[in-house]
Amino acid sequence: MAFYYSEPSHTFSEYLLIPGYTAEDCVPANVSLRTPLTRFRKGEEPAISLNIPMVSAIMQSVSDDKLAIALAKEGGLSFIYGAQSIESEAAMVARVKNHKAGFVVSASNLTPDSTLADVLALKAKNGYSTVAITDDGTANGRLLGIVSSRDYRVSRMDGSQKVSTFMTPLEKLVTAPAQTTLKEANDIIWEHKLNSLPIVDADGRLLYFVFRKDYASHKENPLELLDDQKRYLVGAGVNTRDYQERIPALLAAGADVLCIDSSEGYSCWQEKTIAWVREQYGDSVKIGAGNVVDRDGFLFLAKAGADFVKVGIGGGSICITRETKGIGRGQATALIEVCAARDEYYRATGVYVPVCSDGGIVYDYHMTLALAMGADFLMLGRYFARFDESPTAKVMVNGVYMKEYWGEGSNRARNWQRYDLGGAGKLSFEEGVDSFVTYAGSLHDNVEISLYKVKSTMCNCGVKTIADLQKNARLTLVSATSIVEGGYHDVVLRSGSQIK
Ligand code: RVP
Repeated sequence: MAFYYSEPSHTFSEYLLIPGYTAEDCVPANVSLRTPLTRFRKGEEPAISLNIPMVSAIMQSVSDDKLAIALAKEGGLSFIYGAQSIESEAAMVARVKNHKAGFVVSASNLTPDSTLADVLALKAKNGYSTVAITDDGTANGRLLGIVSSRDYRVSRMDGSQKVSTFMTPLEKLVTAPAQTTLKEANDIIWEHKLNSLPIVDADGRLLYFVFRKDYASHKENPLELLDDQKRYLVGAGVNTRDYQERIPALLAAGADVLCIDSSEGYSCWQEKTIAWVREQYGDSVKIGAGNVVDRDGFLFLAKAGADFVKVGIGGGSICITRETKGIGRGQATALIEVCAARDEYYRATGVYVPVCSDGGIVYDYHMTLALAMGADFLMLGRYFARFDESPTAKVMVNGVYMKEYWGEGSNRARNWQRYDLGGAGKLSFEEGVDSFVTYAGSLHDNVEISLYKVKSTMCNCGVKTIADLQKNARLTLVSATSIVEGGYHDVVLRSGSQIK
């Protein structure tokens, strides 16, 4: 006879936190959200920790290099999507690693033979007003000059005029050598009242620009997630098919951590993939695995050597796995059981394997609940898809700005490696939808507000760290009737009132 769980499985919205005693120093400013990303032994530090408990989903519509840079700036980490060629995934990873905080690889480049019309077309296309003029028109060619909006007047000049006639030539530019630090660059910018400072190597090749505004942003982001060479940390998704080719390429590009991307991770394929990584690289390469929804799945992957384990099947906002296949589990119930297994494994072995709650976060308070239930960090798709930095188009739908967001199991993504079990080599049926999410502005502004809410709730619970929240949180299931009580009720909203 089949096994039946005696309890129904629950989602986040069915739980609430009960406040604890709040001491005087328990204020959001004193809360640390630092959390382990990879496994560690009792008494040791994890090889990688996050400064905020957020990672972005391994999805085409979420995690490219642009989002990865924006999120690392806040203290979190992106896993660049794996459903693309090995070369292009590795190139995205390399772009994040080459983006020295505050040092920007030039995005707008032309040759001296280009025309004013070319400058204007480039500006219209990418919005940048500083164009590097190099011998070959590439970002790392020999620097010959710069064109900024101060160098031309559209009303007085002909579009066919050559760049060489109006650019600010190299001899009139202030430049700095390769080893310049961000602090030194900023001093030069202020001393010479510059908007941008080109960093040039010994052969005169352009390496980066430092922009005045980027230095300010660096100072504003003390939680930036950097490696020992002050480069942003970045993760990358891998699959259980082409890992022997993909993983070396991603590591060569500089990936700091990998994650096996699969809708269901309690499988021999994940075990084989991790075993291969251990054979090739020992413990030096970090790789997470998943997704699972129960104790057995967690213990299997922890024993296989996963550096972290992801939890969640069917709870993603774009996911229809439960409808199409009838598998999955309420995210809260899955998380609570897996986190108990993680603690059991830690007690038995002295090895802590962090747990990631993946999918189904709708409200900011769900983040706090997931952490209280034991998650060490959260993977978010829909949340990040709404921001300027996500890779998808911003479109107007019925008078409202939206961003596109589609599941990896949708026909649009065709990520068959994530779903196919038996070597069919194709997406046999859809497990995800193609959708829109409401555009929400910049990642920085949103993450700041969401995490301020998380910290405030933690203070209500009397804790200042995630570890203490996991230990001390008290949670209660709520009845359907009290869920109604939790929203506004028995009032008539004034027009314009907004519920978030
Ligand atoms: P959400 O944050 O609720 O949008 O969920 C994102 C998660 O959904 C991803 O990290 C992944 O685990 C899952 N996903 C991605 N694509 C699909 C699908 O097409 N079914 N599901």
